[in-house]
Amino acid sequence: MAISIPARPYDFSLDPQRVALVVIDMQRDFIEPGGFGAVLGNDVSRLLPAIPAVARLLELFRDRGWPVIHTREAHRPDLSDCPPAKRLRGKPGLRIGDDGAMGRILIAGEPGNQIVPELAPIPGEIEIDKPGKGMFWATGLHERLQEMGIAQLVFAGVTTEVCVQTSMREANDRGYECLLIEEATESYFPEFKAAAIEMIVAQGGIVGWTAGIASLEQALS
Ligand code: C5J
Repeated sequence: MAISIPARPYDFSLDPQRVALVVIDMQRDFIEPGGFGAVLGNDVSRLLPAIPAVARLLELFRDRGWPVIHTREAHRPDLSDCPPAKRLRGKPGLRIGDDGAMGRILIAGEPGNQIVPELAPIPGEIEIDKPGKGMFWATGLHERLQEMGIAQLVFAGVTTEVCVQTSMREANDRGYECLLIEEATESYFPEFKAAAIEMIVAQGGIVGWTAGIASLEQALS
């Protein structure tokens, strides 16, 4: 039976049989000093408040045995999946693939590419390495979700207006109903987080829904 979650722009009707949690890129590269986020000049401490909120979401989904997907923005060690247009963008201190404080920047398997320990995946959860900002590009994830019968995605992770919003838009176009949990996402730019949330819920939920984590917890209790 569907569970009604108070949300914007209107209540989200959650189907326990068809929902999955997607945690976007909660990896050391973005959250800890010395990673990709920091070499781009960002204050990475701004992302820290998302960690306890994502932990609460993981607990909600794990307690119910509902599917959980973790993504990492990650490139192959030979960079064959990193277009020069991405690698050469901007003037960062270090580029994707260079040696950094946590190993090679944004490369699969390197220490910096691991999900922060507080949110580490557990056996049975899906882990996706994605070369793009969106979670469907070159990952095969849509086919896996279709096989699982998933029709709704609850979103968390970083950063709100880059990989989270891109993934949410990709999911919306593929027919998933998407709910973003506001405390479980952060940006290096608070004003961009706020703007992304407004863009998602505008025009009757043109990209999806957003809700506070307490609303979800209370509705599921
Ligand atoms: C960025 C991401 N910001 N995970 N990646 O480059 O949002």
